[in-house]
Amino acid sequence: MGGIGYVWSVQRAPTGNGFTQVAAGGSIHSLALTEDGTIAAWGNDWLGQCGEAPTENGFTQVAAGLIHNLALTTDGTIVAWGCDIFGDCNDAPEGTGFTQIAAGGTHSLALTENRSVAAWGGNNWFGQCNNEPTGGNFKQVDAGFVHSLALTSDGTIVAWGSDYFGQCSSAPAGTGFSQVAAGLNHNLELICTMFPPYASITAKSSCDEGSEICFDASDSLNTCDETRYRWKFGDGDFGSGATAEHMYTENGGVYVVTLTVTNPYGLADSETASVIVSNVAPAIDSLSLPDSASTCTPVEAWAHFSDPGRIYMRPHLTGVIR
Ligand SMILES: [Ca+2]
Repeated sequence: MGGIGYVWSVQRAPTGNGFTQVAAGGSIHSLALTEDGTIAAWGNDWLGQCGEAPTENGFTQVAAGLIHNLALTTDGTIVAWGCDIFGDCNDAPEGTGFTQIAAGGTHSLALTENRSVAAWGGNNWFGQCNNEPTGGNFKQVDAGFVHSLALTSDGTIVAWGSDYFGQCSSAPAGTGFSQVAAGLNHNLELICTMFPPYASITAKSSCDEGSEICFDASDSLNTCDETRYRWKFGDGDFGSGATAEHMYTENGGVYVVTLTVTNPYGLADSETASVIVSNVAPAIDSLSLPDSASTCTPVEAWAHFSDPGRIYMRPHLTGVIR
């Protein structure tokens, strides 16, 4: 949200580090969230948009509107403060389980636990509150000055409210968008279908047979939503996840590991790495021999071996003492 307003009283921006989120409001005020979930508010405070900020910790998200603000607690409860002329604050839905908040001109949006859109505050004849889409397949919302945006799970943009500047009817069609941002009278969308992921493997290049080796894909890049990791270890086994552990159980060898990183829009990238696996010699765990034997008479002995790789041994021995 962006805009201007009168400067009534001004507090300076906080110093230090450890902030996890910032939000710029529309009346020369700003919010920030610290690591422990404490809210810092500074700038214009003529309607309490700074001075009335809650002082507890444990908040997980903040949103700054024109002259009101929202915050989300760890259990998904919405807290609102600042101007309440249009019910910006007092009409905020009660209950828990909300997953995302967005503050606009005089209205606000939230995503519920079941991924539907909740809207409250000023309608201003444009319906930015009471024309919200129904259903439960949304993954993000954002509120402009007098218009609203929502993104469905397949990346389709839904826009409602004022269309005076085409901020709704000009929204691009199609799927594959990963994020929407509503400004005063314009929008931005991030087009995921144009940005494929980048796969990167970090791992040791050698290991012993029978010992775990860790493969790490955290240097891979994906700007678009969820990242899927698929590992092919080169010995017929597969894995998943940003990190994967694997044990090679043959008696040594050279294996080509393939990592494939995929985003939800079907774009993928792969990288390969070679791993040299050393053969570890077998060890005799126990040997069973007869207590006594006569010369020139066959005796039997049993041996138990262990080897971290596949074992090729004949533990049953026969022989003659001479
Ligand atoms: Ca071996």
